[in-house]
Amino acid sequence: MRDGKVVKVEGGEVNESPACARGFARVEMCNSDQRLTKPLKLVGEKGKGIDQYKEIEWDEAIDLIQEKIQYALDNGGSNTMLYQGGSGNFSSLTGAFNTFIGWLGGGTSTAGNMCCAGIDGGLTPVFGSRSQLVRHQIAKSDYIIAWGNNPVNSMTGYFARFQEMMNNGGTLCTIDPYYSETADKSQEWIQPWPGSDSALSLGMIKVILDEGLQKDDFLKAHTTAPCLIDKATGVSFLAKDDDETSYQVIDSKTNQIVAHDASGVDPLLTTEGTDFADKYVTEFDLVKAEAAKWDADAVKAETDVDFDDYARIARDYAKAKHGMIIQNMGGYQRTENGSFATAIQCYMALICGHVGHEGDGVYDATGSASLVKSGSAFEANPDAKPNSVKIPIYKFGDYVIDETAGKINFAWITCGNPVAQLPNSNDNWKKGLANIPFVVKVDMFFNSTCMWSDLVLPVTALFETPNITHSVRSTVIQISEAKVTPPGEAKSDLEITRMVAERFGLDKYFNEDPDVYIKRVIEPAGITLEDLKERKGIDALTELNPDFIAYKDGEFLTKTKKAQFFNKTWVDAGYEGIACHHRPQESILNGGKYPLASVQRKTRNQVHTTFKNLETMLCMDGHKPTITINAEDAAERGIATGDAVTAFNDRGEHYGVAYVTTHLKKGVVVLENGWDDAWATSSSNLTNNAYPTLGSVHCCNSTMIDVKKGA
Ligand SMILES: Nc1nc2c(c(=O)[nH]1)N[C@H]1C(S)=C(S)[C@@H](COP(=O)(O)OP(=O)(O)OC[C@H]3O[C@@H](n4cnc5c(=O)[nH]c(N)nc54)[C@H](O)[C@@H]3O)O[C@H]1N2
Ligand SMILES: Nc1nc2c(c(=O)[nH]1)N[C@H]1C(S)=C(S)[C@@H](COP(=O)(O)OP(=O)(O)OC[C@H]3O[C@@H](n4cnc5c(=O)[nH]c(N)nc54)[C@H](O)[C@@H]3O)O[C@H]1N2
Ligand SMILES: [Mo]
Repeated sequence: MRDGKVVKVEGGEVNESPACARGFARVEMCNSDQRLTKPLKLVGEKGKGIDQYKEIEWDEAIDLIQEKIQYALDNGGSNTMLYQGGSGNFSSLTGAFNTFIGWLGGGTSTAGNMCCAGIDGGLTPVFGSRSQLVRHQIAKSDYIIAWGNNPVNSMTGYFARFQEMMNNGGTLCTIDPYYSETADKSQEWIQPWPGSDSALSLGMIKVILDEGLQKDDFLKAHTTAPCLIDKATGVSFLAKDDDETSYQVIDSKTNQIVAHDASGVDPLLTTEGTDFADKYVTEFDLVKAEAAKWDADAVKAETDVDFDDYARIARDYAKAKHGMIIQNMGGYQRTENGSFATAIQCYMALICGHVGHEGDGVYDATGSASLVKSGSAFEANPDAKPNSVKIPIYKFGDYVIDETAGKINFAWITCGNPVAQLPNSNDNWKKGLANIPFVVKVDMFFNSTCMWSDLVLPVTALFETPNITHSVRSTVIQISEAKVTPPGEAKSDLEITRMVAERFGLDKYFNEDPDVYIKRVIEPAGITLEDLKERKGIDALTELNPDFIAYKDGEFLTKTKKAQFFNKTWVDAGYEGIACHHRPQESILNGGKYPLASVQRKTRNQVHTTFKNLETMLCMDGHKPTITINAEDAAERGIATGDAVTAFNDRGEHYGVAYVTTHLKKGVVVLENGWDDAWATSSSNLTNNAYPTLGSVHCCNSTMIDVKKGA
């Protein structure tokens, strides 16, 4: 800090690694001359750029917002107001405006998870909760599969633990069609077709079962593997209807059907060879039958991975003393069958008994909020009646135009950049935002969501406003004080909300000193403001829960306390009760108009579109999007490294510079996430917005395209 300006960022004591590129770039983020400094009002056309906007004073901006909210209230009520957040910086104080809409009566929200919906749809039903923090166990593992994710880039803060695991003699295996930075550090790397991971993991399970590598004791004691399924109904045979804890098993000692928790029961994993085989199967029988479909030829045909390779990985993982599958918020989840792919990886871990112990686990990235309590910063209206119809983020345009959730008169978008980050941008958010009478976007920089808004408000960045993060990503509860002077007239999300709320007599919910709100967030965790101010950060895992083991000793968080293979919720949603493979509709194996399968990746110089406009970052990895293409595919198209190229399909175009490599599966193209139409073109102009899917997953990695020379 010098004269109210930030001049340097360093790693703190609570962080185990030095600051990464994104951390250092906070200096430019605060000082950049691209920062928004005054409210901007649309005076020209939406979708064109910043020259269509005129700077106005805050008073005029708040007058306009008041008028438009009043219009919404008078023309359908508060449910015609939409609030859309995003990843932002995970501060607990940025969501104030949503609380304000609640005090007006409740608004309309969006549904769907643009990030790790596979975990919600696939892992949570199997384990009972997504709190799977095992990142502190990484170094203690012997075999880790980084399944469709790239922790070198995406978990920079603790990739050193993977390195330590390997230094201790452990093995890292990466499953990715692209030779990612993590593949580069791994001893094993296999390249399945995008979206085929569910078939691959079933093939691995077949190897494990065929070779008798499963842990029967774990399956019997801690999972519903022995649970009987009635062949006639296709669902669990329960002693009491609707009480899933009353499931029945066959006792091996008496050969009778008994309650799973009857005393002294030793359940059979199969009904085969018993008197009940005609009427019942076990969940384990069903998983086995599903896996049996995936022999060497079937797996090769669907995934293009050779038996020897995936069988070796399956065996080494199963035999490892401690084995881990890193799912994180992996790219494989952002495919049409991402939820089942996630569930089958959980099955594989259960079958090998690799859950609930030191060095074991299935890893979902979550954060401090899953370990210690957190409170709400703002008091919510207990009588709010939000619209029961939510707008799926993947079909935003259609819902707005068809008024499926009713007419939307007013939208408030903060902490996210949906035009750049949500799929099929042209036909989805651009179309939807063009059809909402008044859209407000709160941001630090002018991006493509601003381009589709009527009013753009300048917001403060980290270090410029009091801030508390106690959330679902980092395990560190962090406070940051407002020491840096914000540029121009930028204000915090909280202050902006307070100014608007004042016009409606509701400012009392937002006009306390920010410390009051911060206290409300941290006090349920037993942390005092004084302590946190002094230490700046407290690690909820290593400091507050050093002995935490997810699902310790095989105690799961489902109603049955067992991990569940069969899930009625999937059946109710129209899917199978046992997770299986479904080929994405947009798959290279289905032929179709576009020949190349595209996947997206996150680079070291961004968090989505955040940071991606800063020179500090652009000078690291280039000022234009890289489009990575296999050497043979490039040769067929006359493309060489450095050529200007266009990736395209019926949805739109994305322009970039070709990087030609043999280290990418032929038939696959890698596009970079985070470029924005306001300073380049977004790869989301091409991506698949399939809906509904199980778990409502973001399907950007199930997208067929072509690439041509010239841009
Ligand atoms: N530097 C940086 N770090 C980040 C972020 C960032 O933007 N930048 N974002 C954060 C967030 S919100 C998230 S969700 C995480 C994401 O973390 P990751 O999942 O690690 O990141 P991605 O780059 O999206 O995807 C990783 C890999 O998935 C591969 N992939 C794509 N589709 C498939 C598939 O169908 N099967 C398989 N096996 N592999 C596939 C891609 O080739 C890519 O190399 O990162 C977090 N950390
Ligand atoms: N094509 C493609 N699309 C993807 C992905 C992909 O790999 N490829 N990945 C998906 C994933 S995993 C995720 S998590 C999402 C992320 O999607 P988003 O959450 O939309 O991500 P960002 O682009 O980082 O948008 C964050 C915005 O918040 C602003 N911001 C930061 N801090 C604050 C603040 O304190 N207040 C306010 N008002 N604004 C702030 C930033 O300037 C930025 O504009 O994208 C998804 N979309
Ligand atoms: Mo994400």
